[in-house]
Amino acid sequence: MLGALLVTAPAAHAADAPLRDLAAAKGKVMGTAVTGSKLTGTYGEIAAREFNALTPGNAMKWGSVEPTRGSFDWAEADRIVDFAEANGQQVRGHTLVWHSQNPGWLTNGTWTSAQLSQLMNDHIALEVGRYKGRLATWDVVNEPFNEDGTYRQTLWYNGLGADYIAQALTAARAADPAAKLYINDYNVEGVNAKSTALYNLVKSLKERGVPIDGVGLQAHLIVGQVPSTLQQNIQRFADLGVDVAITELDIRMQLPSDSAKLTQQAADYKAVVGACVAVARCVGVTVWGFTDSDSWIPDTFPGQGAATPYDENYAPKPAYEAIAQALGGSQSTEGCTATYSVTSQWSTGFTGQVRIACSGAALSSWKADWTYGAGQRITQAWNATCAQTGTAVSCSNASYNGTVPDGGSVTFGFNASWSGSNPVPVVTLG
Ligand code: 9MR
Repeated sequence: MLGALLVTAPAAHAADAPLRDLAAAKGKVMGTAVTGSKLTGTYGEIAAREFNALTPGNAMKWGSVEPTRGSFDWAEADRIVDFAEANGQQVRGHTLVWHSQNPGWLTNGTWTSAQLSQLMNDHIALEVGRYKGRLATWDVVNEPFNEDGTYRQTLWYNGLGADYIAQALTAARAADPAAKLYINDYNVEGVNAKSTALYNLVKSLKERGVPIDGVGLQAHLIVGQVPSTLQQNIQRFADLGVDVAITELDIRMQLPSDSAKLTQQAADYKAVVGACVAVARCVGVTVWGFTDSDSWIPDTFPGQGAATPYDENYAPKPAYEAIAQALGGSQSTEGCTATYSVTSQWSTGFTGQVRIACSGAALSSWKADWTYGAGQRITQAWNATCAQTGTAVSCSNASYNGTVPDGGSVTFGFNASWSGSNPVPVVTLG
């Protein structure tokens, strides 16, 4: 190490706009699933401030709205719709025709095809009609496929055949012609047998003139396992002439969480939101609960959790920052520093390095910029991509070292020429 040529960059502090503003600037929706009874206090404040769309997590399901045949409970659903309207948010209705969370009287009944058909049509007419003109979108049919791409054997499929899907969409269109009508499923994020079955269904519905406006990719994902074909899959649906939405995003991990897992999770959130941002017909992303205190994961997958962008105490996690970045926000680098040093120097050249270290913070990508004051010129860099224009140098992470975990560091190096003097520049992290 040559001399004490160390400079620590001042931490940039970027107070980003709320996610909903960043999303709106990109023409996208950033939504969250909510529980109606929780929409007060901090939960309500964050839901209103950060999101421009709400999905009732359970409140609009058949079992919630008609627990006893002919007797209805719209209280929670109404509360969510009223809250959304008061806060300038869209509502995504969820969900009309599903195999799960149906009322006992429906699932335990014995119905002829004609009766089932009538029940389904009446339910759609009633619920969609109730909110006509107020909901942007409906998940009309939920989870119609098995993993191998065959139709799931449900009350609806078994009673009405595969055309229950077309029938449901047609009934929904009649009840609210302005609402966007979706089919929604999970494990259809990448190109696979299930998503290809969904693709073929949407293609044939379009060809038949059945009203279908969009495809919902739920995206209940596992840390480190974002499908590599996600964007390609979104694009192939878009190319059919339908919208695509990421409807139920969460990214779970084995508990306890630690900074390495949370950093990977941030990169995963960024990849998913980034894939949607990259495709014009991807209308936006909804997270399935914004706080770990309101997530279905721990109940369903014992030992797993920490799947949402905020922890149980409403502190934003690295995933929050990653979503903001994917929506075009600038990354806060508070808690991370860049240290520039000259490691060896000879008559015409020198070798330098920049070490980026984080403490109490983490980065999911980075850029280190500086200005040379004495004519130095970078000739070669490693573990970063560096470009120099005039005196301005800008280095960004390589594909493999974008994440700097809390308590960790990344170092990149470079060779440069100099003459006269070689003063140390101030590095700005972004
Ligand atoms: O988040 C919902 C949870 O509170 C319910 O207990 C669960 C019952 O199946 O449904 C959850 O939401 C599901 C959504 O409606 C459809 N896709 C899968 C979601 C997670 O199970």
